[in-house]
Amino acid sequence: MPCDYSLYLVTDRAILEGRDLFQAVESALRGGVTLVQLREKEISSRDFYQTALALKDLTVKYKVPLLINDRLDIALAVDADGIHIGREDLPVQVARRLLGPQKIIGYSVSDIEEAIYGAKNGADYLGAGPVYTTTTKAVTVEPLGMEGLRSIKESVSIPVVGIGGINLNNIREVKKSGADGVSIVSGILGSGDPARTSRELCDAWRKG
Ligand code: 3NM
Repeated sequence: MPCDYSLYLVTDRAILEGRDLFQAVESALRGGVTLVQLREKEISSRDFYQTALALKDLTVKYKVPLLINDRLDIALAVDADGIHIGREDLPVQVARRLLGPQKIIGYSVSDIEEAIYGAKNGADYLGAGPVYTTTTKAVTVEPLGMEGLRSIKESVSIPVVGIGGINLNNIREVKKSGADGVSIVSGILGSGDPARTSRELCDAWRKG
């Protein structure tokens, strides 16, 4: 499925500090994010399902695909556009078999070996990270930097999206490394005005 990965919003309630998730995502959609991933680590399956269902209404309204983090069952239940998984989730080829050829499957990687594995087994794109240091997720590997990101990009022929610590100050550098887009949590949701920040990020990406 063709997809615009250029400005990819990943949700995280902790960053919102009590602000409304739907309002924040809608604001980012107004600002021009091209893809949304619902990432929930600490809610019940029922709440995850209800949230995904409501978020899908919103992303449909803005004609932007919705991906679900980790939970293939939730993705199927709400007929999301796909999932984003990592090495501790279902194997990529199993997810592909269950979701079928039309859905988007993203796979998290932090080195070339994982990138080749993901591409070989049917991922549509790779989320490569962390590009810079981040406090949003507990990561145990060193940041990739531009060299690491570029080497991952050059090792595969599917799109590669950088994630981790990306914001207005470094988005151009990420583009220069050859990435097909940026995945951002705090750089958008931590902003008081996600619409404006997303617009600025979109502009910065487009102008390179
Ligand atoms: N995955 P922020 S880093 C969800 O390295 C996630 O795979 C990462 O958040 C990875 O944009 C990360 O606030 C968090 O730095 C990114």
